[in-house]
Amino acid sequence: MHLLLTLCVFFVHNRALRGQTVNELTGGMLFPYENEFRQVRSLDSIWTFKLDDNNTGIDEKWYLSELVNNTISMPVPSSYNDITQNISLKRHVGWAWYERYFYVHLSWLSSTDRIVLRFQAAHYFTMVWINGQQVMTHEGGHLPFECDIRPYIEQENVPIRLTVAVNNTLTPTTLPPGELTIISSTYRLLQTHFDFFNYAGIDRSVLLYTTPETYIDDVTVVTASINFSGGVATSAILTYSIVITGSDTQKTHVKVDLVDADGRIVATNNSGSMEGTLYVENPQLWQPCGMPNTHLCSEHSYLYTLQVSLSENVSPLIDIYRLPHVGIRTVTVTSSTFLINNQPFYFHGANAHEDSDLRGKGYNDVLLVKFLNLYQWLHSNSFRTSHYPYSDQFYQIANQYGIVIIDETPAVGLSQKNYFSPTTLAHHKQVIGEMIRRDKNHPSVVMWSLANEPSSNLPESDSYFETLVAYTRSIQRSSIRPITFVSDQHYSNEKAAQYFDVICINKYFSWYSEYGRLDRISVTLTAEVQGWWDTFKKPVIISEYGADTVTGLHADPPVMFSEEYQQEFLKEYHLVFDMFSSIKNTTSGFLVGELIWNAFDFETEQGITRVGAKNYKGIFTRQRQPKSAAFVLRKRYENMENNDSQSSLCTIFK
Ligand code: BDP
Repeated sequence: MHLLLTLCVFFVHNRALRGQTVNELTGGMLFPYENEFRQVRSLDSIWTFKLDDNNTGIDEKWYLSELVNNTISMPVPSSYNDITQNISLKRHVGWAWYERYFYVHLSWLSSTDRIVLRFQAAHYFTMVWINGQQVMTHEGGHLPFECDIRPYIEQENVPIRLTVAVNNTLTPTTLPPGELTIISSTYRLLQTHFDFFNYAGIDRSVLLYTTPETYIDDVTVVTASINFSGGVATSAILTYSIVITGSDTQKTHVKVDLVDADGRIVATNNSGSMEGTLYVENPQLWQPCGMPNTHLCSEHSYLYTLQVSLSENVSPLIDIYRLPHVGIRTVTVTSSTFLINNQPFYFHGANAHEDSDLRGKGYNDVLLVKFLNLYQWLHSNSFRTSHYPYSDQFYQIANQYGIVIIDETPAVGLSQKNYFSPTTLAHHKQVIGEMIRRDKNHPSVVMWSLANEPSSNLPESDSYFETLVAYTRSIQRSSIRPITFVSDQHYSNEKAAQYFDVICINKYFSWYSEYGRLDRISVTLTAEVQGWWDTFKKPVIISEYGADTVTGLHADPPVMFSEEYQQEFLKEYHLVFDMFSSIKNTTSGFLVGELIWNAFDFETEQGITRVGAKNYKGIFTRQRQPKSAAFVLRKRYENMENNDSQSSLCTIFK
């Protein structure tokens, strides 16, 4: 009976999703920056919200008129779960409805400009109506979607009703996957295989922006090569490709300028071609922070602006797009090193979640800048967007300060055999495509991570990941970055790692095994790290390690959950890392990074291992205050920044 109900809901759900979808990978969907040809307006505010308790809204066509009865106010952006005192809203599984009215300025209407409605993200399935007409749907919680709504705006001087329905149900073919069981009309149980709360709603900004009717639709820019002489970059070649869309693409001409941080044009290509190169003399490189020969994590990395100008037969101008975060840098891997600009790079930092009190996964500038300040305080140089692509602003700020990112898809919890299905594979490719489309130009993104902790010991995972890696390599074409995924398997059972460039492993010795035995870490971790290297002969990153810690709980000798345990746990791990570090042991080292789990305590589902529905592995509390272990890490990373910078010239200029 339960299974029957589950299937019904699943099919109803999918039926509702038929129609226009903006998951197609057509369109560049460039980040909407404002300029003299393009205007950007935010629709963030307090929206009207209605919980669809019985999931009847789609069938009852709630989108045809204003939402009424039991509506409440809801901030956008924010997850909706923690905003009220209503437990049904906190644990809701299914549809939730949002609505607001807006006007479009007459100057927009009287032009021929496109008027684009863009969601930076909403979790998980989204349907959007303008004045009752469906304009788009999107599957997936962490990437933008948009469409030109001009065709749906019929009259001037009339407020436009924007209705949005968001469904957080996860199924065996969504990413992340999940399984819904309907136990009763008030008990819909969503089982997932990941360790964070399934926050839902419109959790990133909603924007309206304009572009000319014929416009610059996509820009891709890549550092093709850098020439060094005596360790100094003497020249660089960038390649670019541009896509123009609209009714007039035949008559257009493209000019591309590279503008330095002082506003000077340092390279120009006026060939008019959609693909071209830029030659830069004496380039200033984009450098990761806190590494030999680079800069402190509190200082800026060098960024250029790529200015693309579109004109009608050479003049006059009809559109401009300025990509403000162009970094000249290369990324390569050898069997034992990770090189940025030909210098060995060692990832050190704390992974995080987009998670905070009240907002859940809702984007917020205050949290972003606090995140940056804490990263700089720690002297962290990197993080992984565990376990989904983050808000654009994280990448933008990382570009500015030289923080390095491993960009991860939402493929977390692929733990069951049936999840490696052709349908999931197709969706997984789709998500990788959307992530690369959005993030391909960020210099901070140095590697793609295709999944976190899938059951890569299963035979089914072998061809699944072989296909995904081949697909990723094929679509990233010129924007070449190494590819990884994160494994929690034992190296002897691992099926997928053979296809990837870098090995990322999550290890919790003396936490999820051999409880309390700090003395065992040197033995167990050493054997494990060595085993991965011996088996795969690829650079290794410890992509997670950590211990839950209750702030203010003290114990000497240390016991699990105490602040002392977290500190000693880290120190034991660090001793092993130092033995294998590719920076400290330039001849035999192969460990290219350590990323602690987690920067901040974060919300989870309720369960007997999660006190107060929290994962307490943060070195900071959820309110961003340090636990004792934060000072251990800070000292270590500060030393790395200072000592490594001095002992630095272990560069590989060959
Ligand atoms: C790892 C997962 C991470 C969890 C962590 C933990 O990748 O999402 O939160 O374990 O259990 O396996 O703390």
